[in-house]
Amino acid sequence: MEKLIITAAICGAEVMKEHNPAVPYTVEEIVREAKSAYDAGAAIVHLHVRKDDGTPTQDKARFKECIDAIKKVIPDVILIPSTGGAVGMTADERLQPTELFPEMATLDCGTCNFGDDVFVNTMPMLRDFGKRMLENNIKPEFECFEMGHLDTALNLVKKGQAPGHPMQINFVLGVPGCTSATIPNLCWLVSSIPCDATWTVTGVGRSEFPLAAAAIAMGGNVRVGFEDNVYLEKGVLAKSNGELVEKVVRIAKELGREIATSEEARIILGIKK
Ligand code: KMH
Ligand code: ZN
Repeated sequence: MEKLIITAAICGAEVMKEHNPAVPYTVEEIVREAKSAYDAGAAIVHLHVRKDDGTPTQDKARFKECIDAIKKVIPDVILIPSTGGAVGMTADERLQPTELFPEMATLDCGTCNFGDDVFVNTMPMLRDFGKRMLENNIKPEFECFEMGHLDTALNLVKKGQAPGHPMQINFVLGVPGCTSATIPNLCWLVSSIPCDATWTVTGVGRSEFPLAAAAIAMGGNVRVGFEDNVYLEKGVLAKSNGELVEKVVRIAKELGREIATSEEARIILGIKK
């Protein structure tokens, strides 16, 4: 099996300090959380940014400030800025971080429920996002929240409307209103991906670690972090994203899976030969 790539989704757009006081808002806090995750074994940081008061933003200047500050401290980390942003943002607003030419960015693969809201990703939007990533040489991480999102991602690549092989697909399971976080659902999704594709699972809420364990055993990769879950275990808030990553590293060790560095992850993901 390949080494395990751990992604840390350190803040997301929805979770707030009221949920866990360690959720980062300021540039300094975002750097602190990125470093804690990297030091614990994360090869990738999935990045959202906030204003100092915690409001989610896709502002290009704020992304640049955060990316530069993170890279100063952990220069080789792979950063995957979000183009999902927060529910209700426009496509142009969401696309701003792609103007910074990151090596990867998320590409959300369809409209879906998001709790009581609707996360809008129409087909024309997907084609625009795919085109931007083709133009700016950005490897997409295809975010699939629903079964049909995978077919959409496969079709985009087949039609040359988004950068393709090898595809990196992130199955985000357990968002309220979307596909539930079960191992049979994960197995079905994984059985439908191209043979040269890599995949990651993101289990939302209490399913974060059970799905992580399944993915480790299946040869997939794992995302954890405050964006998806703020608890280390039932009733115990994680003190940092690093604590969540450390728990994945412990499970992987027990199952005999080694952890990939960022440079090793670049090779596994096909970013670098
Ligand atoms: N905040 C969610 C509505 C992404 O980063 O691309 C969308 C999201 C996906 O987090
Ligand atoms: Zn995200």
